[in-house]
Amino acid sequence: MTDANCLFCKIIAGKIPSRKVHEDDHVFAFHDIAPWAPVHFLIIPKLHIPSMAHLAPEHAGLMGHMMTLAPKLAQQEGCNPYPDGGFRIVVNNGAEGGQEVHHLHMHVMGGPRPWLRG
Ligand code: DGP
Repeated sequence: MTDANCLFCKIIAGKIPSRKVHEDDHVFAFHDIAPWAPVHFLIIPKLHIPSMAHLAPEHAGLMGHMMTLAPKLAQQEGCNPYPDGGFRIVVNNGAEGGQEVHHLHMHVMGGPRPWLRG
């Protein structure tokens, strides 16, 4: 299911251009337009799920797929290997969680410091 008004659904559909990192039947990954780190991309489900607050038990496999994909794509995109390198995952949820785009997305960030805060 997609939402015609959703920015990330439009990116998945190719209606808005993006720098693609990965695509398969269930997820799409692309570089963030305003990176906070030397490597910063987003992994999103193709299914329009607004946030983690909307997850149901049937989404567990999809979320597991995104989590297991993250370290592979982090290394593919130039993050140095764990443990001296590594990466950070952030998922913002809702206004007070800092979410601006209401299509669930996992930020994957890495690369040489000093970008890391908090
Ligand atoms: P969040 O605050 O967690 O909802 O993060 C949304 C991210 O989406 C933010 O880091 C910038 C990114 N973003 C917003 N619009 C676009 C876009 O049109 N293209 C790409 N590649 N990223 C976008």
